[in-house]
Amino acid sequence: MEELEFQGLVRERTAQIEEILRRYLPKEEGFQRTVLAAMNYSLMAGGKRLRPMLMRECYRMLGGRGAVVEPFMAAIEMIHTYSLVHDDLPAMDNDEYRRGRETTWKVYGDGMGILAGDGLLNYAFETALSAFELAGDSPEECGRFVRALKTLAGKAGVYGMIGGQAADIEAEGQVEPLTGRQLLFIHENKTAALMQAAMMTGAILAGGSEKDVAAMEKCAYNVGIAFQIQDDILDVEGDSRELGKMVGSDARKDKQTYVTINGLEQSKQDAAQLLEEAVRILEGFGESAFLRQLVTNLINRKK
Ligand code: GRG
Repeated sequence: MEELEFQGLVRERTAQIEEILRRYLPKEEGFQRTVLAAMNYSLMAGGKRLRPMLMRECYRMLGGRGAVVEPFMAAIEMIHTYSLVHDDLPAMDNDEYRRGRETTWKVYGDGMGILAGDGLLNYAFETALSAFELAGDSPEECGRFVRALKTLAGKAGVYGMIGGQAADIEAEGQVEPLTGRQLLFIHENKTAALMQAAMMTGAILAGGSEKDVAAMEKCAYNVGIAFQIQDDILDVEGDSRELGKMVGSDARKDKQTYVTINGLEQSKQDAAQLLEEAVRILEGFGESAFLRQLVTNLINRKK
């Protein structure tokens, strides 16, 4: 697919996701309207909408049609957004800007920032559960929803993203060098787990087999790890103007990364190999040109 055509499709599909998100936004009313406003402020702040896009593409690649995937697409973006809202808090990264605007806690205060994150996490499951209202009486379809919900909850939880973030926070204060296993655990859980949830949920909702879902889990693992390796590479040799942020911040903070542990050349080779394997998995599913280009661009990105 030509890059121009691909970029046009990305814009079109991102706009469709924004439309779905708007449909599922909670109404800003009642005595709790401030926390609802803070939730919506965070959710509609932009971003690549990568996880719902991955979910929808996998759903369609496996033959899924119809709207049942939509509440799950909204739900995963709510979970992703809550993780960013909490990550930006003074008690975590203490960031004042994200996606070119002030972070949620900076606008609404710490307490409301915490609650907006909590609200988004819970509302994600309230939203995903609304899929049952679309399902009709099919026990088979309801079974898929339960499996999708279990996957989403597990990958976002303490054995997934939250576990990865906890290990990352502890590693920051660690005096002895990080081991390769420790770093992979962090990347696998903090970053890859939610991508796995997206791709696996898409496959489950489309009625994919155990084998299909396992293939998506492996593919998204590769994408997530390679995405993080590329992040570390860009911090060493990226162009600060293109990136829109300073390079070398990891080195200045003495942060141990995939590149400091494995070296630049090995890191590039590993990212390329992970990508190659992810693309091969997708090719096994037949028509997947858009999805293949999406993951390839994500990993070869310059910013
Ligand atoms: C607070 C439980 C909890 C987890 C926080 C999201 C996160 C975990 C930390 C932020 C730092 C970071 C780089 C995490 C890796 C995950 C990741 C790549 C987040 C950014 O995702 P993008 O690039 O963001 O999809 P946009 O803004 O495009 O949605």
